[in-house]
Amino acid sequence: MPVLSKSVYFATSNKHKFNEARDVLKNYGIELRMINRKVEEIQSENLEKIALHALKKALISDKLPMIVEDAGLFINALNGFPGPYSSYVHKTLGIDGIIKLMRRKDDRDAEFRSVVAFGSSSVVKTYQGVAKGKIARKPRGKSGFGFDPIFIPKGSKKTFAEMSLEDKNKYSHRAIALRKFARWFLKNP
Ligand code: ITT
Repeated sequence: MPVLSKSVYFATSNKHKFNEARDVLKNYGIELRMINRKVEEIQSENLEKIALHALKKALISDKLPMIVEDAGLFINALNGFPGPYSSYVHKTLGIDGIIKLMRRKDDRDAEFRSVVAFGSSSVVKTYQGVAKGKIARKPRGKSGFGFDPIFIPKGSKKTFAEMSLEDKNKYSHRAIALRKFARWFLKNP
């Protein structure tokens, strides 16, 4: 178990996202503390803009340094839908709705994208991560959250929802963005 020498707050309302992020950062000796807050999101085509806006809102607090993260599922055959609208689409159409939209599609390519935005009293930075993969024909697995049961990352036969948290972190968009952040954070006091 590495000694956790630095810490950072994560403003999110999503406990799954927090648990995944904590697992990645602990391997760098970085302790993650959750601020359970739904940060106001703007509607935009651009995940980085959404993340930076959320960071600006979240920084009106004395909990520094802080990260926020915005993610989405981009499906090739649906021209990138649901993308930045993933949260809303998950609540409304749900996984079954996506499966229906994809029923006659042979192109199953999709990717998850993540943008982590970091802010301290002096610096704002963003880090991006992409996980390429395919949309499953049927939902599989019970772990994780959101669209995990229908996303099969490249290099695996399992959906994210059939993996342990540690295995998901070997492939995930969020873990890729967070590792980039962690490498920078450790070098910059
Ligand atoms: P915040 O409070 O951090 O904003 P959120 O759940 O609203 O939490 P996002 O806006 O970043 O988070 O995520 C948009 C949606 O995209 C999310 O609700 C899921 O449906 C989906 N999603 C994002 N990352 C995912 C992942 O790793 N696995 C499965 N679905 C994911």
